[in-house]
Amino acid sequence: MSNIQNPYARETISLNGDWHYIIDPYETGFLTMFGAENTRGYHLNQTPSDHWASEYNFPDSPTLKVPGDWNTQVPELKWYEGTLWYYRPLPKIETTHKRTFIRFGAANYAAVVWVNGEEVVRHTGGFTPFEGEITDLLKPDGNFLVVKVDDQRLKNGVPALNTDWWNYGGITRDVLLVQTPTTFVRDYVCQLDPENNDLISGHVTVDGAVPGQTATLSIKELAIEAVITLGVGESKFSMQASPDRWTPDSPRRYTVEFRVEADTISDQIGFRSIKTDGENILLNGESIFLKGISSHEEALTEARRANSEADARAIFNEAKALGCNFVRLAHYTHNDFMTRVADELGILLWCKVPVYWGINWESTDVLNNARNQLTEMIERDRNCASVILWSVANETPVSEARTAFLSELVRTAKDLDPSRLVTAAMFMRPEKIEENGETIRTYTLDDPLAEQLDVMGCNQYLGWYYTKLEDIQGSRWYSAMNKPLIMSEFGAGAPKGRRGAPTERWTEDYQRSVYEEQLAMMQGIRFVRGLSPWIIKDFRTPKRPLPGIQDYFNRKGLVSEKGERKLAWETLADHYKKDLLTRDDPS
Ligand code: GCB
Repeated sequence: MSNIQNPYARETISLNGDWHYIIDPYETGFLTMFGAENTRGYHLNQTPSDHWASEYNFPDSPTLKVPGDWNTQVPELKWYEGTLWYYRPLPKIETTHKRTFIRFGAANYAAVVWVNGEEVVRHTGGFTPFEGEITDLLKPDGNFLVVKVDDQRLKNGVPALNTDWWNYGGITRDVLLVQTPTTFVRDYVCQLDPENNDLISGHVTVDGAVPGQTATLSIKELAIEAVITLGVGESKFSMQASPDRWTPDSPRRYTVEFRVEADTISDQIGFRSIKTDGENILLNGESIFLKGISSHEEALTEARRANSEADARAIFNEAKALGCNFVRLAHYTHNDFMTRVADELGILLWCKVPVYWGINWESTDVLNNARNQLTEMIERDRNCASVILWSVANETPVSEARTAFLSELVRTAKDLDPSRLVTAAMFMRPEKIEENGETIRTYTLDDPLAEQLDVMGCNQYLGWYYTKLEDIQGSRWYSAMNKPLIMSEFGAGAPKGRRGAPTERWTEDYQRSVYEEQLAMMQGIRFVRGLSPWIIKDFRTPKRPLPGIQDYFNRKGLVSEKGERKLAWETLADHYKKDLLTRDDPS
């Protein structure tokens, strides 16, 4: 069963605020001394005065802010990876004629939730929402919530052990109590029909409906008022309509309302089409160049997880200032505000799951986990006009097992959402050839995964990891796929304020040189239809220890971790002032 669609538009009680916590690296509160799950664990919220053998006490323990990563709130948690318990009393909740659900925007990585000592939900995956119904567990007063979050990295996790980002732990997104009538609209999809753009179509799922009952869909500004007869599960609808198209320049949205019995849910939905035609990406039938930037889910001016609407606006406003119409949300699903604010501001998005580098491609459990994270992401955001690309992977090594695994994810994405494009960031195959006594560097896009994608992504660090600055020009790029390519990463590292010659590594000047050479080279690649350089801001990562330069930050940001712009920022902004659909002498 899918999560409740558009929960913020419902009657909600925010549980954000100060929650008590206990650090528990040995899982003393969860396991017995012999390793079984303990029925008398911390979820019961006892104190030494309730039970003679209790050695913990939530109400006397310190507090953390929810939402928030734990690493940046308390010095002793900066490097912590493991189990941490959260506790808070629940406010008084009016329950007459209402159902109550608890909804977590995300908790990294594995979470178990109890209300009044009863388990409500277990969830795996650090970046997608989950919820559970607590209607029958609530008492008139004195309710409490206990959550165990474990952010240990796992060989069989998604992502697995190795990532170039900070493993921010904890309840990193909003926690809401969502209240609904007994019968309510659980989920809906309402989009321009990908097969026939003269139709708006989709489906609705009503929780508690009797087959044959009806729901109503209305879009007043389009004079639509339709009665949908409900069946079991998803009930389809389709109707003639010609809405103004949503575009980055004019992100028009319509108020779409579903009603059933006492329940009404209202959304703001933009209508647009997205397709490919050979090497072109067509937005509403017109060829578009994606002027983009990549972003982690870190606040623009602070080194912590982003989690609010204000954080989303800050990131997108900086992207807009650069001249972007596109942002690649790396390397996992970002919070709800990102897609909602992008809808409002007219930013096109690449959204992805954390299938990154070395995943256990052989395991069915790992595939199921990845598929579940993909499903939760798509179900959350498939009404967002901003989202045009679902990405199933980043930089994964070519093998039969990996391609079979990723093909399953492509299929899942297409099944759940036939209206959007599927992509992945891949590697290219480098070669050197001799021509008239000269060495030419060639790069070929021939990863077999590309055959299943609508749009190819390629991450390449010419001028940084694998070739020198002077080797960028003259590179030749080949693809026989007849598909558009987004150069999904390129860049160079430089701490803000470190200056030097244009050829001196780790300076802002060198970073600018790499941008100049790369941007010029890419103008000569026929099938490039988008760029999302790495990355909007410097971000925390344990993989970058170089003292005085990195200090555990990846320094490829166009702005520092405090939001100060570097020289390459202007270079990209100038480039984005050009019409990039006009290619230079394309090969
Ligand atoms: C990549 C990865 C990204 C890294 C980046 C880098 O290819 O996709 O996660 O942070 O390179 O800076 O090396």
